[in-house]
Amino acid sequence: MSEYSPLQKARYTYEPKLPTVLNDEIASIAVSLGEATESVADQDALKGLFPHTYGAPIARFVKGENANAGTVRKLGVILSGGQAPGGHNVIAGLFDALKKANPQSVLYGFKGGPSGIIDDDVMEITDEIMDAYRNTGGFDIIGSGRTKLETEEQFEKSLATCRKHGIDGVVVIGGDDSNTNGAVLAEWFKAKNAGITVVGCPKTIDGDLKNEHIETSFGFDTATKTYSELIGNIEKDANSAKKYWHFIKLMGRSASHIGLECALQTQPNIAIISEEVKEKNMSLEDVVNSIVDVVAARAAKGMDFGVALIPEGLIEFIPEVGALIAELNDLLAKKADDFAAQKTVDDQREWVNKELSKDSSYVFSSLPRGIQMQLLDDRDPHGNVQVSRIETEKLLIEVVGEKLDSLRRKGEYAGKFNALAHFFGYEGRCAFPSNFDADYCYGLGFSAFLLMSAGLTGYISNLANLHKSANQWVPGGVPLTMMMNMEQRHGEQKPVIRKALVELDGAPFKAFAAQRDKWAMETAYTFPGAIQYYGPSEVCDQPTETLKLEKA
Ligand code: FBP
Repeated sequence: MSEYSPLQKARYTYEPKLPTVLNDEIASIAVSLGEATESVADQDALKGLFPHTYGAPIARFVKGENANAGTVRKLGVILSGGQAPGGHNVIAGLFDALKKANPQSVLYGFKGGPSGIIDDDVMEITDEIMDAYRNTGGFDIIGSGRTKLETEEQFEKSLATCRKHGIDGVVVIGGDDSNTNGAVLAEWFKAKNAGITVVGCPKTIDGDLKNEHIETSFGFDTATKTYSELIGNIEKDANSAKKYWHFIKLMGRSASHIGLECALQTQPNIAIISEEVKEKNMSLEDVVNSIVDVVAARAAKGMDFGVALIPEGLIEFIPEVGALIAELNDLLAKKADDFAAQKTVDDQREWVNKELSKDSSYVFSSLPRGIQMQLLDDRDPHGNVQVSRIETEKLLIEVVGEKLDSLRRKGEYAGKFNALAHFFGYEGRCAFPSNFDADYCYGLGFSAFLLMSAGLTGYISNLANLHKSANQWVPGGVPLTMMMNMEQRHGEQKPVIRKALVELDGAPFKAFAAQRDKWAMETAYTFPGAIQYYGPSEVCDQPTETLKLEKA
């Protein structure tokens, strides 16, 4: 039996489509630079913090002479944070451009995420290794990690690693936090005259690293298509058996882009959008009531089944729970030793309840014990609660069930509420990248090389026009400082890339809001099916609904 599946073998030989300009010889691709740029906010503070890299111009690749193309280079690459389909292709695009420019050049991988550059855990990426990972999902070629690369000591160690291997450029493949750290590292290297450039690539299935220039982060396309296939399967099942309500929590730490895109693809009966909950200042009770209304209305028409999509980050967007979580984050950071000294789980709950403000203590006490414990779980390296571990879908099922029981007692509900909980996250993060992600990522890696070969640093690789076919995409780079503002982190003002939440006046949300009442009652499920890798272009090369609507 072959070691690889037929699809895996076929995918190894898939040739990603590049924008036309990138198909030329590297020596014939020049960089065209625009005007100086400004950050999205807090210009003075950011100018002060990034004196060497602030305000750089936007870069575009055009036909022309690239005098430094053939220089022998040694580059290093980091995969940072949660897996996203297409990461291997970013590395493949970088590798191929580097070798095409000069076969003597070398690409190193820093193993296990940012800790690889700090701890000198490095491997050379050879042809053989690269070929075994082309167009595949996962980050297993070099591994990923969530170490925050931000202290002076870590920068010194990173410099020592680069010097030891002769590395003159570092590519950081990551989300908003990792690219923020990349920007700080770029500035630090430049201030030290280290001669090492740093370029980022926009990664995250969450879709929240986007703005005027970054039209989408890679991985979002594949992950939402994978989840939508599964949701479509569940919708078929729900509509066949007609006896269950399915509550499906969808990954996406903070923003609801994944939930919104999946709703547009599958037309469920309910899809909660966290940003709307916050905007309307909805309490947990309001959210529950909005679900109960749909369940009861469907029951009144004899439909005791349905599908509800719940975004992973919802809990933090419900104002009273968000305030509780913010207090807990602070408390557990500032009094970590006191918390650790509590011997039992009940001691921990009691201690926390005493330390919290009156309002937050009330909210904490009103939550089921299981949720309380999940809220006290370890924080991530950025000090945030790990929302993927909080079983919001189960919390909602429990509270909706209680509310329906009380309506039943009053004679206002006569249906049956049998609900099942699902959580889709890890099912999609390492899927084979869709053609879109395979092409997009390859182009991002390729462009990252071109930015470095032009000596640019503190940039993020980008491709524009993504709703068009790949040959019409416009490749280039955007200075990272342009996407930054100052935000409060761990009690201090810090420079960070602004996270993109779902815009309630944006076309994707408006398209959803215009149809959700109909979807609630009409069982208008759509079944997107599996991602197609081979076949007609209108089936295999479609971008997300979000991109199509935003670009319409
Ligand atoms: P990134 O922002 O690092 O891309 O992470 C995305 C994500 O998949 C979130 O949707 C999720 O909350 C988180 O990672 C889970 O991370 P982990 O598996 O490390 O707990």
